[in-house]
Parts: sequence; C-alpha cells; structure tokens
Amino acid sequence: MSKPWEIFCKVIDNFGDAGVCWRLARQLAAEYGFGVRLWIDEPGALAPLMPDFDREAMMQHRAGVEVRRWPQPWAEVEPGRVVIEAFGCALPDGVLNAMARASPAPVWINLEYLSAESWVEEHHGLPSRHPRLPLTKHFFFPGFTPATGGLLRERDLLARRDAFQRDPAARWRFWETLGLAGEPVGRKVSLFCYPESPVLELLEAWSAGTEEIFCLVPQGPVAAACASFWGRTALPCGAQEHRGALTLRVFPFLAQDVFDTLLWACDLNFVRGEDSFVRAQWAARPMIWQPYRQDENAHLAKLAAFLLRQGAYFPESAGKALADLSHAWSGGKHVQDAWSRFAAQGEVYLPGAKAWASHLAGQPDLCRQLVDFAEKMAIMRGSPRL
Ligand code: TRH
Repeated sequence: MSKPWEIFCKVIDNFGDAGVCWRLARQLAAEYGFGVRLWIDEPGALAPLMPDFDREAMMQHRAGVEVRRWPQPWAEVEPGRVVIEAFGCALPDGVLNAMARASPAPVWINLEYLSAESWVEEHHGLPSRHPRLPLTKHFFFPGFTPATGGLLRERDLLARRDAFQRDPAARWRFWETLGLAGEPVGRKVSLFCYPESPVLELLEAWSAGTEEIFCLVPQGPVAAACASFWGRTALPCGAQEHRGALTLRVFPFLAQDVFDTLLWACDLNFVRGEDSFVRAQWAARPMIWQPYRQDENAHLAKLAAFLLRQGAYFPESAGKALADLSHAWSGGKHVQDAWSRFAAQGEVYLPGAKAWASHLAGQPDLCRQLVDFAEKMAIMRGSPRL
C-alpha cells in the first residue's frame, strides 16, 4: 500500500483549525482513496464535531482517517508521501529530519488560512526552502478566485443540499431531530459567533421588530452570551425563550455534517472563523460573517475584501446594507440600526447568495486542487504518481 498523506494540525483555539483539517482528511480518504493520518495536538477539539470520538485515544480510525494524538516529544515515524502542515503549525524537527532522509522526500505543503484579499493570488503556490535541510515547502492558499486553491467542497455536497432544500419532508424531519415540532415559524436564523459579539443589541433589534425571528444558537458560550437578555446567567441545551418578536432556541453542538444541514435549513446564517464561513456560502443562503479577531484589526480588512467580492452579487443598496451590518457585527457598533436597514431590503439576498454559491461552484474544489498540486510537485521531483 502506498504511503499515506499526513496532515499536521495544532489547535490554536475554538474549532476551526480542527474542523478544516478534519474535513480535508475525510475528503482525501473518501474521494481519492488515500491513506490519511491526521496528527492533532488536541484531539479533544474534534470530539464535538463527530459522534463517538474518543478524546483520550492516542490513535483511532474515523471515516477512513487514522486520527493520531500528536506526541510530545515527537516519536520517530516514517513520513508519508505528502505532508500537509496546516496553518503554519511548525513541524517537529523529528518529522523534518525524517522527511529529509526519505527518498524521494515527501511533498511538503503549508495549507494557509482563507482570505479574499488580492495578495493571496500572488502567494499561492510559492516555494520556501528550509534553511538547513534539503527540503522545500510550498504555500497553498485557499481562496475565491481561479488563481487560488479554492474552497473545501465535497463532490456530492451541492446535490445533497439541493435535495434537502427542495424536500419539505426532509426539512421537517430535520427540525424534529432538533427537538422541534416541525419547521419553526418566522425567519429562521442560526447564530454562531464569538461570545464577545454585540448579541444583546442584535437580540434587542429582533425582539423589537415586526418580523418574527426564530433564532438558533449552539449550547455553550454563545448561548451564555444571550442568556442575560432574559436576566439569566446561562441557557441550557434545549432552552427556548421568547421576547417580543423573537424566539431563541439553544441547540446541542451538532456533528459537522448536521451543522451543514442547519445552515441549509435556515433563512439567514451568522457564522464565524473559517470553516462555518465556507459552509454558509455553500448553503446558498444569506449570511453574516464574523472573521476571527486579529491584531491591528487585520480581520476587518479580510471582511472588507470578502464583502467586496460577494457584494457584486447583490443589488447595490442591498450589498451596502449587508456590508454595514457585517461591519457593525464585527466592530460592535450600531448593530440595531444596521439590522433595520438590512431587514428593510426584503428578499433580495437569497438570489444573490445562490448566485454567489453557483459562481464559487464553478471553480475546482480545494481538495482536488491540492491533490493536483501535490501530484505536480511529486512528478517534478521524479517521484512516482501519488
Ligand atoms: O471555531 P472557529 O472560530 O474556529 C477558528 C479558530 O478560532 C481558529 O483559531 C481560527 O484560526 C479560525 O477560526 C479562523 O470557527 P470555524 O472555523 O467556523 O469552526 C467552527 C467549526 O465547528 C466548524 O467546523 C463547524 C463546526 N460546528 C459544528 O460542527 N457543529 C456546531 O453545532 C457548530 C456551532 C459548529
């Protein structure tokens, strides 16, 4: 059997690093039949994303992927044919030395964070020589244009989404699995955000509005941030609260694929970070993205770059209202006012979100591009095909 692909992942915080690596690992195994080893320093970050995951195990097999706790210190392991260093997580010296000894040396790729900024195109695919060892890594940037590495998208994703969105019975069943008696009334909004977001302002705008809003928040810090709106310190899983035009429901943290379904089922999705951001675009539903906060407000430049690209798919005034709400949400100011202007635009966002998703679907997905890229690198160094 040919050597596996290795993915190295360090969990900085939250779920995004683990979430992206897990999706990629699963897709490489399922769609390309590669052996895949995912080394992760905090396997516990994967536990909420998949049922029955053993957070203590040093090694386990899930969805065709060998999931390994990244040992500290590193144990000697023969490196695979392709080594993916996710998000510049810094490979252990033991891995690098073993890679340098291997013949041919593995293809080494640094999978970067997603950004819509234009500089990404110039940096995608660039090489970087190791200062000491005879190794070269290449930077692989996800992105929104043909000159980037694209976005993660499984082969059958859009067909599954379309089938679900067309089928009222499937939607009904889905809501029942969340413990609801069928499809909720009103505008269904999922709210996945950073706990420091101006949630209370948003909830105030919704409860004081004329349109019924059914808001779904995941259990944990987001639900806790909403609790004080009802004078409570916490909202447990399954809690349902009302005020004015707003109903808020706390849902259990869902397995990753079920979370996708929630995004497909809602009319509007508030998402964050990287992975839920991408999945909300594939949901082809209007969304408000909250980028992960960075020093010197670098995240706001990322937000602006994305809004500029996606905004071309909405009428001008609607694109502006969406951009204003997105900036208000990430900047923590004027959220109520921005929500009123966004809501006043009516139904224009759905066709725009669909057109944006179709446009993105015209590009090869990230996994396909990564495999092609690795193959090209392997051939260039005289290795047999992957
Ligand atoms: O959790 P995030 O904020 O993740 C990150 C990290 O903060 C990371 O350090 C940063 O670098 C990166 O963002 C940009 O947001 P994200 O990326 O959306 O990841 C959340 C994951 O959780 C995603 O895979 C979807 C999943 N999820 C579920 O599977 N079920 C759920 O119920 C929910 C709410 C999320």
